[in-house]
Amino acid sequence: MRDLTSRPTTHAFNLSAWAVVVTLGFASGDLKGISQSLEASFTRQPPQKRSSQKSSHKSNLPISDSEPPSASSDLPAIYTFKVVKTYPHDKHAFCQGLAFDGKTLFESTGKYGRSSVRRVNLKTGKVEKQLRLDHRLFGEGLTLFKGKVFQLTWKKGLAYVYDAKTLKPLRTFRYRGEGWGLTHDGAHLIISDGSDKLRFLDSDSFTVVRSVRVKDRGRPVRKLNELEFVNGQILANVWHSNRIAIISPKTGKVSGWIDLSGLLRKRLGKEAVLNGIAYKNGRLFVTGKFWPRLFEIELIKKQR
Ligand SMILES: [Ca+2]
Repeated sequence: MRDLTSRPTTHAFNLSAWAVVVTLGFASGDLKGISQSLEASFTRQPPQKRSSQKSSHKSNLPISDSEPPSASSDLPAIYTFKVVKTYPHDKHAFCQGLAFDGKTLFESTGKYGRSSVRRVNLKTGKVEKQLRLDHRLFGEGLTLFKGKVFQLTWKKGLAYVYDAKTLKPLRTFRYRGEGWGLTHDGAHLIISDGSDKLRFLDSDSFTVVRSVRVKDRGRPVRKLNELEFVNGQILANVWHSNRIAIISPKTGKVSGWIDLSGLLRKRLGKEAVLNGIAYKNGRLFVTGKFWPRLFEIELIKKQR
């Protein structure tokens, strides 16, 4: 089989292989301030309360970037959840990456022949615009950064950069190893590859600037998948589990676990697992592969 990705003389985007499937009017999304604001909260607040938080720069976050002070904090915090609202999600979408710009969702879907990058209406779940990937590519992690959408693929070491408003492909870049999850910390792209390692990449040159190994009480946490940078911490789905790890980007230490068991009550196939975290302006969304629902949730810290 010909491998388009190994032929540098091929047109960079293989545009002939892309099909614009649906194009509807695009209300210009608010892509300013994509880096997550520390004062935002997971806990959904009435508008006046949220604005007062912004002005005072105070927060009642269950998750923050401050390191726990005491030795007993080696025990990770446990969070359960409360569903704030349920939205429709394309049950044919093998969700591999999810991001939210404050109005609209962006999603990467996987599977060979079914992979895409798409802009999705939050309320209706309707795909507003999408590009299909070449059938030899398997879509993976996705993030919004500097007005662009970045999308990984699984095994080809090839990533795409699109204009966030138009989904027009802008460029490609390469990285070593497999691509699983993708997010950014406001400075660097962060990639997971299914192991316990997270790599930090320069968002222009795509060179690896550093990496961390993720550990919970000294033990490696592997199978890190979809990512989201939230209030100075990295959230990571653990593949084939209902858990999301809360990870210090500095040390790789797991400071907490979010247990989403029971979120999707409907039983689906073996691979229809939790995968997809998006956060912006205090709103946290999660979904999964082939899940018919997307959930906006709040976190509840469990008392020990
Ligand atoms: Ca994400």
